[in-house]
Amino acid sequence: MKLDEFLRLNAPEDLASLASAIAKASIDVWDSVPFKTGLLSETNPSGETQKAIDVFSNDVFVDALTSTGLVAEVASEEMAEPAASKGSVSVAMDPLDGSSNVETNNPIGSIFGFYSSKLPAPGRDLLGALYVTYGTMVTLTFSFGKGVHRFVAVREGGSMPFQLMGVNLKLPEKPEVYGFGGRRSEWISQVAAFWESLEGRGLRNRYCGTFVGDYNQVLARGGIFSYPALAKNPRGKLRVLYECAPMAYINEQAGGYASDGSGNILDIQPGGLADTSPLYIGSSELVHELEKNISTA
Ligand code: AFP
Repeated sequence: MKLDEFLRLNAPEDLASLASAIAKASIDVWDSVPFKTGLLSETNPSGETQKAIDVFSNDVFVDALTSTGLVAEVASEEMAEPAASKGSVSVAMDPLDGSSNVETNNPIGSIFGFYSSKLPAPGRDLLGALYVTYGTMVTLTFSFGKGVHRFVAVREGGSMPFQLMGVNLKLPEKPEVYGFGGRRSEWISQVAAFWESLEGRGLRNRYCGTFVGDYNQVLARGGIFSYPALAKNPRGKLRVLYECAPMAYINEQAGGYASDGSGNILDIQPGGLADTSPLYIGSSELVHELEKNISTA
């Protein structure tokens, strides 16, 4: 089944149009990766150097979303202020997750959260979420509150439409993989101790350095991904609005749980657009156990 047909039957009309616009734009982004790898001298609002592909993908997705006439605003990890428009859905996005992986040809991705209220808003206000993987395949994984579904881009003549790959994806019961970001020496001690215990339970360490890629294998194999609290930076690295909450929403729809170490990621009310949070996400039992270790220490 093609993406637009599936969305027509399974998603609210406005969200279906937004997902369809993102699908088309994602192919433009993917096609452009080899041509956009030079560094620009600009920095993004968090002070990181932006690469041409970051700026390009940001602009492609902002145009695609605002031209639907359905979004009130688009906030992006790459923009200091949201782009205003005239619809009702607020979109928060990380247009290019894992850009430091471009040169090495590891997976990269894009993350989108569709919020019912003005940003910054808590994950509880999400109407749906979607992520794109540009890896061995270009896939769209999304939920609009009724399960997690996946489509894959396949070449058909001059275009690359998305075909159904899987419906109602669920985390497998037996967890197999784990991936933790940052340096071990900088993690809080409860995270380091938990990480140490995982191999003994039969899990394998699999880490590529792109949240979307690392989470995607947790969804397929079961397990846990984390960018944890650091001893010197208790709020971690990943952005609540652009990264943590949309992925937590999808993960919850797949039967998992996502925590900031004290409670559900979806309950965080970010004070600012770029607020960060520690993130522990994946199989429910593992994440609850780590949350308990952290919050009772
Ligand atoms: P880049 O977009 O700068 O490559 O960062 C990717 C990211 O935000 C997220 O996708 C990863 O999970 C995390 O950083 C990896 O960080 P470490 O390199 O510190 O493990």
